[in-house]
Amino acid sequence: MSAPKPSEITPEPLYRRRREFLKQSIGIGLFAATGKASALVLPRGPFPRRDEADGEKVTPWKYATTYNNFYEFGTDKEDPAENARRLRTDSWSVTVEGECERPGTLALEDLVRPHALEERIYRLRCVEGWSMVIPWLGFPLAALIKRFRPTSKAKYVVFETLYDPEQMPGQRWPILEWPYVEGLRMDEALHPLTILAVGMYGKVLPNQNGAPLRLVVPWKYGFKSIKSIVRIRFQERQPVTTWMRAAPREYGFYANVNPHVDHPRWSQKKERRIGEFFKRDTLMFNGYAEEVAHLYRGMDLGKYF
Ligand SMILES: Nc1nc2c(c(=O)[nH]1)N[C@H]1C(S)=C(S)[C@@H](COP(=O)(O)O)O[C@H]1N2
Ligand SMILES: [Mo]
Repeated sequence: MSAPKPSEITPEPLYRRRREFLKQSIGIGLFAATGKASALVLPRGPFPRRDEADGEKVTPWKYATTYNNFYEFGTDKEDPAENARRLRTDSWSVTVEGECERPGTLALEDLVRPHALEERIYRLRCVEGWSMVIPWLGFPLAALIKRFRPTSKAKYVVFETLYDPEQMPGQRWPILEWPYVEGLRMDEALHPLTILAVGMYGKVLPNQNGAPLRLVVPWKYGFKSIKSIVRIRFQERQPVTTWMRAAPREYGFYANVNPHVDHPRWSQKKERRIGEFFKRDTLMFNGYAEEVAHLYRGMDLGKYF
């Protein structure tokens, strides 16, 4: 529904020789790889490509970058924009491990470089009852997963955020169990709507939005879209995620957006789009039912919430 048609995806080379990159440095460099042979640059702008998708306006950048949930940097909505400044996202690496044939620790550049970046305008619906429309720059998680050759035992994919209380002051307090952990069933992880994002609004991801690498799963509540990922693990057993551990009656593993299953403490029937005054109806699977409902056929979504 929101996924761009292949014809809309930039065919442009994403990697240029460093010299070329420097010549064209008006473009935004994601990796100005010092001393390296190549640098990743984002697809050519202008961005966002469109300012609406499914007839819905993209949320202004200002809201998307100043009204955030990122508990590692504080629990107030304004905290991440202020405190995430101190996060150092250069020389970032990601460990891929568990049930796969090619585990390893890769520099972020090496993890991302093989993938063509696309713009995807997705609704993001927080379990708290607000939502935004964000133009992400990323690539399908499925493409990354395939590179590591998961074994037949790989039933789930688990993600972890950086743990570094020096840089992430929220981790000095036991608000949640750190590091933040999320997970997907393998078929959810391989679904074409599921992406890893490295940018938004045509720019490198702001720290408060999960730089340098975050998950985006648009049909699930926002908390599944884990930020600042340092570890990806394939495993046979369903993981216990951070929010399940914090409040198992309130947050389930699946966390599919579902207006028919209320949170124990509030209704999920409506949401407020940030920047708008009136509430709107929340849609089943956040409006992506056509694409994803088949993943849950036969499951009791009241039980598997
Ligand atoms: N590591 C980590 N990832 C996280 C969170 C968090 O606190 N820590 N908050 C989640 C929640 S509740 C939401 S709604 C989205 C918000 O993403 P945004 O700030 O980019 O809109 O990030 C999710 N990812
Ligand atoms: Mo959220």
